[in-house]
Amino acid sequence: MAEIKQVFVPDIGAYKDVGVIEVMVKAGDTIKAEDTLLTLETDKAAMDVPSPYAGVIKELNIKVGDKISQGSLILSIEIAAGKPAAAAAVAPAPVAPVAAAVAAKPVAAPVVAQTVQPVVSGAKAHASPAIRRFARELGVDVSFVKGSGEKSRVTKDDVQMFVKAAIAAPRGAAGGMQVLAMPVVDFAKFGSIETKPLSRIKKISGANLHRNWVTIPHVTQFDEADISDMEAFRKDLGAEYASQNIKITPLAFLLKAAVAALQKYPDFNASLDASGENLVYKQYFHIGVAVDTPDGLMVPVLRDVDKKGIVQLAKELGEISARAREKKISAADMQGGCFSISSLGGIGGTAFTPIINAPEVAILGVSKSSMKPVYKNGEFVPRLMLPLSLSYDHRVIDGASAARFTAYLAKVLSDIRLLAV
Ligand code: CAO
Repeated sequence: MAEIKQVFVPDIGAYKDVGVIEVMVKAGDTIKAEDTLLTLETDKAAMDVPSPYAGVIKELNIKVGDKISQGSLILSIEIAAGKPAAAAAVAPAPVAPVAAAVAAKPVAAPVVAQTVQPVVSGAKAHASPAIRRFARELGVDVSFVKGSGEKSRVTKDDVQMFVKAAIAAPRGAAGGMQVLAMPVVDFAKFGSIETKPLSRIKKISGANLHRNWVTIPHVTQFDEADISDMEAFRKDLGAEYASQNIKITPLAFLLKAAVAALQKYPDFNASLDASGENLVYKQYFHIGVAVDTPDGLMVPVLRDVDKKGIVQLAKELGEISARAREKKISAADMQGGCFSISSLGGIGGTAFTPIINAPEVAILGVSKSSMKPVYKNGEFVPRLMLPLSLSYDHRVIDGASAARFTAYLAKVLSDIRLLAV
């Protein structure tokens, strides 16, 4: 038959009226012999009081803040039948001296923990052996956990919250690197200010850009294409179609050249699957085009670029960018892309490092073409050079492949007869 036992405060030396700073159990808990029941704190040290019995706690007679001495009743426990007491073997276990722990000051706020609480870094945490053991079992360094208990003592809840926060933290934020929290600056202190909300598009694209930037290992490969001949042809074509209101810009040629390079190097027309262990090769060629709108960046997708001619693509480009600027683009218009092109050529610049539009694995940045002296056949000749900046996902694409892809793209743009081959 079950037997009820009472558990009293054991011999704690000469101490009397010692404060209870933590209670680890509650009525109804099933505990093992030597599980920590509570932590006491004297002016010199903290100590854990373990249970002499295994069983189910029936009644708890103390709470945090109580002052207790040897012989004070802690709890009543229904001990498991056939499991005799081991009371004589159990004594309080000393914890780190209080003074050292109280002196600990939070010094930094790494990303992993900041969602829950600031972090004590490089400082000695104030935690009982039981909590230290509990943290150790979960693989948590208790010195990184901010204590919410009395005198910043780390409690079981603090450790659990820390683990929950680490699990919930976005992939890429966790790990050995500790990132400082952004400082909160009162800009008004330095001059007059005005605060305006970000547009809905900026909020959505910003979150995606942030995720892609922190989770994809980006490398950008730069190259130049001699587009002197292409430009002559483009001008002729442009003059021909101007009456039909079709504006033929270098971007239409870039779309076709990109498809030629994607066909030659299929890894660039692929995506990692959800497991991250397989590459999904697409047999279609849909290309996203970054469009600058007054409310922010949108990337509508042109479908089946391989099956369309330059004029058709130029027409669609004009239509889709007009629709984007009039906010008439739907979510579906921006899905299904295999590769993206971001052209700042109409604005200026010599190169930039575009952010990959996941789950795509590469994006081509295009800057403004300019006349440059190019050394050819023993002399410098003026050529129209187009700067290309290809950012790629280095998990999927090697540097050599990226250099080959970009060189091939430049070759096709230099001799657009290759598009017909
Ligand atoms: N070098 C030199 N001139 C260029 C050029 C280049 N690489 N690309 C375009 N141009 C010229 C065009 O020929 C056109 O000249 P004309 O007015 O004399 O005919 C002028 O620049 C303007 O072109 P455009 O911008 O109207 O047309 P586009 O096809 O080049 O681009 C679009 C269309 C929608 C992509 C563009 O308007 C746009 O929004 N670009 C910004 C994209 C962006 O913000 N990217 C950054 C995203 S962050 O990665």
